[in-house]
Amino acid sequence: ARRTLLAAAAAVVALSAGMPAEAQDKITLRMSTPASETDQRSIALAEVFGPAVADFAVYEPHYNASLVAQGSELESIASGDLEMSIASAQELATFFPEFSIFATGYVHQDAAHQVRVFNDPLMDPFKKKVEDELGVKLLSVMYLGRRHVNLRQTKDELTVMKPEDLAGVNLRMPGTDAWQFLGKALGANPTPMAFTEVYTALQTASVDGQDNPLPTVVDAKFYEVTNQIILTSHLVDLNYIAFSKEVWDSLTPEQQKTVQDAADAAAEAGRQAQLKKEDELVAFLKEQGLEIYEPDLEAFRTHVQNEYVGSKFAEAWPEGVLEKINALGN
Ligand code: KDO
Repeated sequence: ARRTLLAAAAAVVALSAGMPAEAQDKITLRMSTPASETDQRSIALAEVFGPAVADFAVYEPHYNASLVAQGSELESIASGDLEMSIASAQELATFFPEFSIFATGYVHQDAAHQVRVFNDPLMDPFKKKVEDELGVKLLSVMYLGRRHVNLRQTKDELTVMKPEDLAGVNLRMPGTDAWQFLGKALGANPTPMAFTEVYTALQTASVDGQDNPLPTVVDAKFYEVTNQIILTSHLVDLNYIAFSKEVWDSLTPEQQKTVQDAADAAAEAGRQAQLKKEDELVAFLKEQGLEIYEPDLEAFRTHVQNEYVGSKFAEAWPEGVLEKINALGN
């Protein structure tokens, strides 16, 4: 009888809210990201993922780290306060150091390589550990793009051809160990900072520069407060679509398949959109007055790779995985 009463009460609430009673039964999928609403990954999730799961779930995105601070999303999913995020390998490496292999400079070669690596059996133990120990499912891999070094200084003030040229340059990197190590491996002096603070830090000169792919430089308007981009391509960057295992387990097999297919379709749409932007934006950025040039890539690659060899990061990589990743390359 109690249940009937509750059901009746719920129906009244639903009616009074002007919503069909069945809408109240849908699960809510809160997604938090530091990315903006106009980031290609955000757009793909909102336009492709959301509608695809709409029969049984309400996709509720929160942008600009407005719900959860950058770097705390996985913890929030684990504790049931969030259902989804766009997680980086660097964030995962704070829980599982072996994930730093996917966050290492000059390992992934391009977007297609990322997809081959993510779908290869080599990923299975990584995915399983995150599921078992954190309660997070990694559904699909999203493409953020090739990260380049973007500085306030003009090329006349500072021309960067080799890692040595970045000595003493105060480079903002996201705030985890794996990111800081990459900044150091590039030859710079890395400073941790949340993404949402970078524009102001560049504007007020509290940092000399930041690193991100061209679409992010444009989306976050970093080009307004910087003068040059050195095309280091030091990290072909990815994010995983992270999903609560608890929610996943509550879904029917059919719904699970819908969620999985929706995540894959969103990742693919976002990847194509981001690749197109990367191609187009060099011209746009030059029009904005930025100097964009290629450094000695071999010097950067060698320096970065040498920094990782024998590092505490490389020690955490399971045997043979780097070779497998390389074998999936071009
Ligand atoms: C950043 O903080 O520089 C970064 O690019 C790191 C990525 O892993 C990703 O989280 C991204 O920010 C945000 O989604 C904002 O675009």
